[in-house]
Amino acid sequence: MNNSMVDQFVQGVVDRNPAEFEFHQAVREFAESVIPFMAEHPSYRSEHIMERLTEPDRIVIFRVCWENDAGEICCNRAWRVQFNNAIGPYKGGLRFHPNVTQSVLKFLGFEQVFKNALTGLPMGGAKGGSNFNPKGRSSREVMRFCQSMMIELSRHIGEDTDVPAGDIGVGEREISYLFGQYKRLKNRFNGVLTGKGLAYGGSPIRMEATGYGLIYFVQNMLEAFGGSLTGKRVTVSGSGNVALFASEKLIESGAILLTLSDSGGSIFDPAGIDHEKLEWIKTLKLGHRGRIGEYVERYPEARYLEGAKPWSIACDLALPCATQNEIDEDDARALVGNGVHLVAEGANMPTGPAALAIFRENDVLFAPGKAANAGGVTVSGLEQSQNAIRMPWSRQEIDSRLRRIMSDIHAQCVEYGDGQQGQVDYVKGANIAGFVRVADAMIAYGIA
Ligand code: NDP
Ligand code: 2IT
Repeated sequence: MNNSMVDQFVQGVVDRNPAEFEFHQAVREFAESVIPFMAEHPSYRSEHIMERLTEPDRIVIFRVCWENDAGEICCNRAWRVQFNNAIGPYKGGLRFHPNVTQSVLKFLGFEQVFKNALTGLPMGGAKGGSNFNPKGRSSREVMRFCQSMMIELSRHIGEDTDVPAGDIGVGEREISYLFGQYKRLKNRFNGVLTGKGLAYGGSPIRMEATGYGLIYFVQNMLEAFGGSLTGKRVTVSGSGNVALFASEKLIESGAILLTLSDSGGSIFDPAGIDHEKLEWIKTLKLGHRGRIGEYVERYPEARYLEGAKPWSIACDLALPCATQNEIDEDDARALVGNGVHLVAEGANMPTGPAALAIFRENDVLFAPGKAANAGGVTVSGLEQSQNAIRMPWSRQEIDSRLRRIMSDIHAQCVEYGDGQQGQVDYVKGANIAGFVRVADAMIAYGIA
């Protein structure tokens, strides 16, 4: 009964949004948790709330033209998907990557709505970005692209309207160019973007927040089952913002970090990547924008698995921190075959549906991104608070708020995520807890 209701609902979404495969995938995963819950709470059904929640408030699509270092004219497409502002101003990152499409940004905006709700902070959900590829571009080219993009984006954002931040390909450098241009265009210095530099309105720990928050969440999961990170072998994918700071916290917590990766391949260090090696990688990736494969030239005892993901390496815990659908069915089988017992998503939707089913069948503890990677947007919300009161908080203050909010998200997952044999179904828990908060607000506003 529930299955056919989910199929029917998702078919409607597919028909209305043809060829938006990532968006269909995110909606299906959400509907599989929420539609059975609605069957037990019929008031939501008569409100047609799922139809309303899966339709973005609006999408702005625009052209971004800019001049490269050779004096040639380049043209990209950019979007801002303002998905839902029932519980606060739109909030969510900007992604610069050649594979950005409307479907990708709609799935990310949809996920962001419920992730932001889980934080308990007043933030709606949005996502934006461009098919601009920053790789191989000079800083001046990136600056010109950001300045051109902001000319249009500035009409649609504001500290009480919509507050973008970073995501893949957008870090402090890009946010600074974007904020500098916004300030010039509007003559306003406010919290319109988060992820700013510390000297101009940024928050302590924003850069570290997603990675740290992920490890705090994993610690909560392990503690709930009487375990800890000490001595656990961990594979991490990616080597960007999320992966690097998750790695830092993992090492600090006594775990053994075995892998990192980028789109070229993975490194596997059987001796474990320690603090000193990680500092070298940070300089390589954040300072020189180098490739992860260079690690084996510096540390020849490690191996470089060219073109491969890290999921064939035996581990206790796997933390995908690169991009969507980076764990497929074969990867999940390899992980399970090697005895993985916990997977937590630092990236957004890195686990494909067939892989998720395999983790479920094998009782792998599994945390979805909308719960496990909510630390980034949490500290973004705290950056907005500091900007609004024009008062910076200390590193210690932010870190303790982040820890508290991650453990509160964990508690919500446990509350709504009753699984089979007393286990916690974190996917179900996160989806329903996020849904209840947003749906109740929408219903309170009447028909809209
Ligand atoms: P970065 O741009 O800092 O790093 C991305 C990393 O993932 C790089 O190592 C990159 O390798 C790799 N990667 C990106 N795309 C692909 C791909 N198609 N195939 C293989 N590897 C890829 O991004 P973030 O660390 O900020 O983001 C990583 C993930 O975390 C994303 O899913 C993002 O949505 C999510 N996230 C980010 C948050 C944040 O605050 N930044 C908050 C919550 C979630 P390469 O350099 O070779 O491209
Ligand atoms: O996916 C995400 O949560 C982010 N990229 C961070 C969003 C934000 O507004 O900080």
